[in-house]
Amino acid sequence: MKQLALIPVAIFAVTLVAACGSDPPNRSVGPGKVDLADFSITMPKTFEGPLVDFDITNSGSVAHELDLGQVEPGTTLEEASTYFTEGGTESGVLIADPGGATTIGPGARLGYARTLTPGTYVLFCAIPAADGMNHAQHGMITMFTVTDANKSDLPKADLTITLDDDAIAVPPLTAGTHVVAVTNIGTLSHEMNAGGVPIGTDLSRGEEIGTWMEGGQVGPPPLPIEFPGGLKSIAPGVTVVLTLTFKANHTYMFSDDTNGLTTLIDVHE
Ligand SMILES: [Cu+2]
Repeated sequence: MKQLALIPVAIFAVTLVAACGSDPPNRSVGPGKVDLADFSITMPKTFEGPLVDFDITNSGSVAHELDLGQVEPGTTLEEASTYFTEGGTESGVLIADPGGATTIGPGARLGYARTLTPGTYVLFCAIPAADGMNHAQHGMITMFTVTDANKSDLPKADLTITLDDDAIAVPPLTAGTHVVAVTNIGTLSHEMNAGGVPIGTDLSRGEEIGTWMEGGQVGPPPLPIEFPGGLKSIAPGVTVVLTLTFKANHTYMFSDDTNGLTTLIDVHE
């Protein structure tokens, strides 16, 4: 287990085989389509919140993520770009970091439903590009607003994953698409990165994936890896309902790298 903890799941590489595009189960509100391409984000500009329900597809050729930030009302995209991609702090536009979605492999589809405080938000991808810049600097940044018009509840989940201060508790998983409620039951903020490799893969080679990822995902990945998507750090008490697709005959790793927590689950059929 010691070796496994070294695997940088947060920056794992692209999947070799795209996840199937099966429809996520019906939701209580119409999903907001979020398309991730190389390098742009296409999505609605307004959501009737406070429940937002993203149906995220990575139609690009490399892995992407969605960093989420609540910003001061009236912030322009230019100001947000400066703040989030160039480390600018002058404008001080950030109000809160509620926690977006981690690495989503090419071809993967992720459902992401939660409540957000009504306001103005920025979504961007901070994954490194081959030229040393990140994807947001190439155009993967956009803004949307959340209103207070809809009183929908969170979608019903079939499975629950709990993030605690000393463990990530994952129930037995089967292949296919599942609606998973991920709840932080701890006293600290927690994240949940997720990556799957064919059962039997030498997990000690995970660092090669990290290096390849840091280099901008140039050429084929050193190991077959698939990224269903996961959760950036969420505060205690927060629940996000993810629609995740798992492949048969894969070992999935769920990790909270900030707190050094890892759980491995084999998905057979
Ligand atoms: Cu990206």
